[in-house]
Amino acid sequence: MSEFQEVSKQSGVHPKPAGLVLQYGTAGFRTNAKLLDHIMFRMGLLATLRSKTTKATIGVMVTASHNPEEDNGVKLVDPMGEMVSPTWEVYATQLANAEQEDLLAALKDIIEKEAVNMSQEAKVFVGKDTRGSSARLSQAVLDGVSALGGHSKDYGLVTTPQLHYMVCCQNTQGKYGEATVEGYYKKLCQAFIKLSKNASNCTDDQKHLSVDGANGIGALKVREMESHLKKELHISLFNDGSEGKLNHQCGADFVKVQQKPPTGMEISPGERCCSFDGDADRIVYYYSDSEGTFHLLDGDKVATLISTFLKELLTSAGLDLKIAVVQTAYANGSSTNYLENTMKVTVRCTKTGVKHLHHAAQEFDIGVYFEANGHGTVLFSKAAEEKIQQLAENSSLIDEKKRAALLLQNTINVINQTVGDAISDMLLIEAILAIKGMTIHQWDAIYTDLPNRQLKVKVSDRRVIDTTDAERRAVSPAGLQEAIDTLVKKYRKARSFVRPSGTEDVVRVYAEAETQDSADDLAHEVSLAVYRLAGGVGGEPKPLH
Ligand code: G16
Repeated sequence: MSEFQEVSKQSGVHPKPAGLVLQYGTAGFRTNAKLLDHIMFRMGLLATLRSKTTKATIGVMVTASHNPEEDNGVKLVDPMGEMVSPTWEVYATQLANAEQEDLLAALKDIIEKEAVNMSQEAKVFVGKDTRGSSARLSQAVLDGVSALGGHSKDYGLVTTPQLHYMVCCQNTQGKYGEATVEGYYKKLCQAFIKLSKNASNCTDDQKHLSVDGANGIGALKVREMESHLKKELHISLFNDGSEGKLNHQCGADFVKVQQKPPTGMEISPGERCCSFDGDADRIVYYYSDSEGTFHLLDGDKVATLISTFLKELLTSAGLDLKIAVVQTAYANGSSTNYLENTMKVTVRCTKTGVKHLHHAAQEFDIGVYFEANGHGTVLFSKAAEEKIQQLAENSSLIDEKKRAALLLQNTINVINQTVGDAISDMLLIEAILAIKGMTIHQWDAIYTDLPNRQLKVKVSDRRVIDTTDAERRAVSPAGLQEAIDTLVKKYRKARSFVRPSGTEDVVRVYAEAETQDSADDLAHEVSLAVYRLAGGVGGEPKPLH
C-alpha cells in the first residue's frame, strides 16, 4: 500500500468534524480536547514532512499548557529545539482545516511547495502532558507519523521544554547533551551544583524553596529530578497532582493574572515560593511579607535578576559581549525603565509569543528574553560561548577573572537555551540568589512594579482586533485605539493595550497606572470599550470594585 493510501485509510480513523476551522495560534493549536483528534493525526503527518525536508528530528508536544484541563493542544518543535518556522505554521493551519476529502490534496500541495523528498527517512519525537486526553491525542500523532512511514520515539510524560531539549540534543549529535530525561537532569543539576558551590555561608533556610506544580507535569518532573540535586536545594512541592485539578486556582498563569498565591500552598512570611504552569515552560516567584502582603516577582523581575548577574560576570571576566533584554508589551513600565536607564542594557519589544522573543534575542551576544508571564530563557551566541569557554580554560588567569568565567560557563550549562523552561529557570534563579546572598525581598526591591491589571473580554470574533507596533496599538476596529488613548489620559503613569489571545477565545486587556485603583479602573474602562466596539458577548464587563 502506498503511503498516501495509508494516510487515507488512517485519516478515516481520525476524521475532521466538517466545517471546523482552527488556527495555529501563539503556541500551536489549542481548544477543547474533544475537537483535536484529527489535528493531532495531521500534525503527525506534518512533522514527518518537516523532518524529511530538514533531514532532522522534529518534535511534537501534546499540551494546552496554562489552559484548563478540558482543553488540549499541540506545539511543533523545529530541529534546534526552537518553535516551528512561520511558513510551516501556515502549512499547519492549511492541513488542519482541509476537509476530509481534501486532505490528500493539501498534503501533496505542501510536498510540492517544499519539494519534499518522500524517500528521505523521517524521525519525530513525541511528548505529552498529564491531561486526561493527552494519551489518546498523542497516539493520534504517532498514527500520523507512521501513516507517512516516519519513525517516532514516544517520550511519554515530559515537560514541553524537556521535549525541545531532546530534539536539540538529537540533532546536534549529543553536543548539547544526551537526548534522555536522565541526561537532562544530569546536565542541569551538575551545573547547578557547581554554581551553588560559589555561594558562601548558605544556610538551610536559604536552600529551601516552595514549588507549586500547578497539578501538572512539572510537579512529576521536579520529584524525578530531586535526587540529582544532592541536597543543594530543598524543595517542598505543592499542587503535585495527587488531588487538585490542573491549573485550577494554581499555577503560574493563575498567580500572575490574579496577583495572589495559589490555593493548596502554605506560605510563611518571607519564604521563597514559585509556580510553574501546566507544561512547565513558565515560572513566577512570590512571597508574602510580615504584614501578609503578597509580592509577585514575574518574568520581568526574573529577566532583571539574570541580566544583572550576567552583566556583573562579564565585567569581572573582562569580556566585551553585548547583552540585551527582550520583552513584550506586557512588560511592566518600571522594568523597562530600570533596564534601560539604570542598568543601561538594550531593551527590545516584540509581539507576544516566545517564538518572537527567541528570534529577537538571537541578534545579540547574550539575549535574555522573558515575557512578564514568566516564559523565557537566555540565548548565548556561538561566538559568546566560545569566548567564555576559552577564558574558563585559560590557566594563567587571575582568580577573579577565572571565577567569573567558570560561573558564566556553568550558567550556560544550567540554562535550557531551546525554549523557556521553568525547571531550568528555577535552578538558575536559585543559584544566583545563593551566590549573591540575596533574599527574595532584596531581589524584589531592585525596582517597584507599577500597579497593573489584566482582564479578558469575550467577543463574537476576536479576529476583528488587529494590532501594530508590537501589539501596543490597535488598528481595528475603528475608534478603539482613540478610545483607549482618551481613557489612558485620565490616569497618571498610565498605559493600556488590547490584543486577541492566541491560546484562548478571548481578547486580552492590559492596563498599568500609578495606583492599583487607577489600573483596575482603566482596565475595566478599556474592557468596556472593547466590548462595545469589537462585538462583545455575554454581558458587559463589571467594574472590579
Ligand atoms: C503561550 C505562549 C506564550 C504566550 C502565552 C499567552 O504560553 O507560549 O509565549 O505568552 O501562550 O498567549 P496569548 O496571550 O496569545 O493567549 P503557554 O505557556 O500557554 O504555552
